[in-house]
Amino acid sequence: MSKTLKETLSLQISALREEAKSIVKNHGKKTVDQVIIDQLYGGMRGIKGLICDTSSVGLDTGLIIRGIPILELTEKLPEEIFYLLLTGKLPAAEELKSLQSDLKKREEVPSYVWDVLNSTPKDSHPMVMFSAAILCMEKESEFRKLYDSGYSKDKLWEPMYEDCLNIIARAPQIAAFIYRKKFGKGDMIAPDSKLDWAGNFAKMLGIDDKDGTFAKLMRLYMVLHSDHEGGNASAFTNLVISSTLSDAYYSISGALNALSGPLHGLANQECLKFIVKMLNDIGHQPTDEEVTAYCQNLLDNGRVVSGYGHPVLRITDPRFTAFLEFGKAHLPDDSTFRLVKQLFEIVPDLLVKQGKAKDPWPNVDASSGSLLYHYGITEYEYYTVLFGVSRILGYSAQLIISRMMNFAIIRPKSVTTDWIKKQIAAD
Ligand code: HAX
Repeated sequence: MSKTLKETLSLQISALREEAKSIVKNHGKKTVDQVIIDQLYGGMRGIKGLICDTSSVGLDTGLIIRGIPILELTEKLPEEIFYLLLTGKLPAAEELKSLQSDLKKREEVPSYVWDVLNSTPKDSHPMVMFSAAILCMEKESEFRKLYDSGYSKDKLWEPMYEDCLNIIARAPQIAAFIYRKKFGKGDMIAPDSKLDWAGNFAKMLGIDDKDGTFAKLMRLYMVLHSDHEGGNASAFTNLVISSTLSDAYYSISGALNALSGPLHGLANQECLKFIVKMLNDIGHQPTDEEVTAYCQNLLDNGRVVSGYGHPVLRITDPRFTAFLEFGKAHLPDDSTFRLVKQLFEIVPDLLVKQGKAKDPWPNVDASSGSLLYHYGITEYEYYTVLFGVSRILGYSAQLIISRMMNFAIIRPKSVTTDWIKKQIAAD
């Protein structure tokens, strides 16, 4: 009989811990980076300061999950990606089935979550609702219960696993509830036990999907947004919170709050808003000249072009490419999608000419919203919730691994401006 995911992980633990111990013992004093003042004032960009084995993002490769480029994973299910993030290998058919049935068993959402969501003010942002729903389930935490009972630190990864799997299993239902409540779409749609995780989510959102392409998009969306190494703002927040031995409910809710900024996860909302506004302002499907003039005007007025640039990429984001290919295959004539393609032809040159952005290429947010819009999710305030549901896979994998590895509390050193001035004077 095949092993469960948890059994597979428990077999990996001692080798992983031994490897880390030996690296630190034998090479602990080796220098791997130097820090310059620019990086202190520039958001610690590029400083190598964390271990994260789930995925890596190369400047000229984009997202690579456990050695596999994301464009080679676009046909996989999100559950397979979660397994890959955690263990370093894709699951065999039986292993996938076992994970899917485990998630099914955990999907019942405590009823008080609906009360919390029903009592949020009508004008609350969907991300506030999502983060609050995750946080209010903290009282369910197995990690907290076992920590309080004096459970051995070496075994805390087990309740972390339980909490994370529970959150993953429940997130789609909570997110679908938020969509239907916030935007007046009618009653909650019950989960379907026969469907996969993302297919079920697509169904619970209530989008008309006779040919199943929306479910296909949701599977792709959940795969593409699942992880982006450990240093991005929300993943880092997640790791910082959990390094204090806070449980997954606190950590993931906090991570979602970091995801809610317009320079991070909220960019998908901003990007679609920008595209729809451009179509409305121009009043018709714009010509290349009109798109050029519109974007140039933004740049001349000190605004950013949403969906372009990235802190750690210097190429077209492969996740953008995957969505572009989906759009070409399924909605080539859609007007917002046509504008996405047009912007891709025009904006990089404008950014290069302006000479400020280090990365003039599109990121994932430049294309994702137009696809959702086409299938009827026109409420772009909701887009970051979809990103969040997917990224919970990565946050969870990183939390479980951090506890498996017993990583230390994160506590970098800050310095004062006076200290910096003294360093400069000493040269
Ligand atoms: N349009 C106009 N100017 C841009 C730009 C863009 N798309 N991208 C960068 N720049 C500008 C910056 O504003 C900055 O200007 P100042 O020196 O005047 O401050 C300059 O170019 C250098 O910035 P950078 O070093 O290239 O970029 P950062 O690493 O600081 O920031 C951002 C990366 C993604 C925040 C940035 O490119 C941006 O604001 N892009 C538009 C918003 C966006 O698409 N965000 C989504 C990012 C993907 C993500 O994380 N999703 O979760």
